[in-house]
Amino acid sequence: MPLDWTPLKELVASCDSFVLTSHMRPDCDAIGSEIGLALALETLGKRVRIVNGDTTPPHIAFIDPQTKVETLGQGVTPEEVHQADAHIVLDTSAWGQLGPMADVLRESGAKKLVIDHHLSGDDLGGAVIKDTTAEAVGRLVAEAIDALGVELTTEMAKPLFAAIATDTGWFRFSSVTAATYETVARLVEAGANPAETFSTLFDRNTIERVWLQGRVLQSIRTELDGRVAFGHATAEDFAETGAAPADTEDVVNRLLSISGVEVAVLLTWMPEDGKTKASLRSRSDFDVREVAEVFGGGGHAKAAGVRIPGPIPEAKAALLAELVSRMA
Ligand SMILES: [Mn+2]
Repeated sequence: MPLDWTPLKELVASCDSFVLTSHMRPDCDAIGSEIGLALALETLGKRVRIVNGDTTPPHIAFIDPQTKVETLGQGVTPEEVHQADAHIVLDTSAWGQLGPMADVLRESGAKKLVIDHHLSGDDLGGAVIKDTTAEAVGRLVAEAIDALGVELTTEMAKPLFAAIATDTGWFRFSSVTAATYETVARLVEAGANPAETFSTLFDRNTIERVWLQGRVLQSIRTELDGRVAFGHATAEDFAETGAAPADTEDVVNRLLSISGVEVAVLLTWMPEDGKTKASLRSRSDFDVREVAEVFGGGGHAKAAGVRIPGPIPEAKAALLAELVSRMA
């Protein structure tokens, strides 16, 4: 069912200045949706600022070539945010996700509108346009641009394409529908470049990172008849490749790509606190958060983490015993 964009149209009819914001640790859906909507509002003659509580991560800054996104406290004051007639929150409806922008919005008398696709959230005190079946807020913004009667430009299409492509894991999640491809076809027609976007986002590894990943992949061993995969990164792996701890990001998902593996565990030695960091992932109904919680960690059912005192072999033994008792 098409969304009712009346709350947005009414806001646009009654307000001249807008502040758009989104969640902490902003991703392409957050930033891309902000830029797409900001450009559309500017086309209608509105004054628009995008103000987040957090800075844009460097690797996605390319979707903001005009540097439209500002950070609260870095050249933007709460008073300036309060001066806007309306605040639009994108890609979250939770106070806890807004960081320092939460208090600024709470103290403001400006009209509020939330455009989101997340199931959970708070009452932020304004109108809400939410579709929890939407694969990305970027698609909702594309619809909003149509509803406002604004022509889609290349400058809007590029960040919105990045938003939809990344929130769908490059069009492979179950949230993807025919409507996703219809929207994306329009974005590409308007000038979005999928090949260039993919390359800019993902072909950016350092050689040290790829070397480290190779060593982690070599370390993989399976347990429980191939249902659990363990991999690790040791002090020697970091020393000999020159990679940094952050370079283990995403490798755990490679463990999960092995046929038959339901649970993947990546163990990383953290010399500064004498602990082993465990990243757990599940692709079945098995809840890895419950395992992490046994050792004082936390997370989600399908992705959790914990730091266990002691070296990698001890941490592996403790986690394996817990997994065996729960999965066997
Ligand atoms: Mn999103």
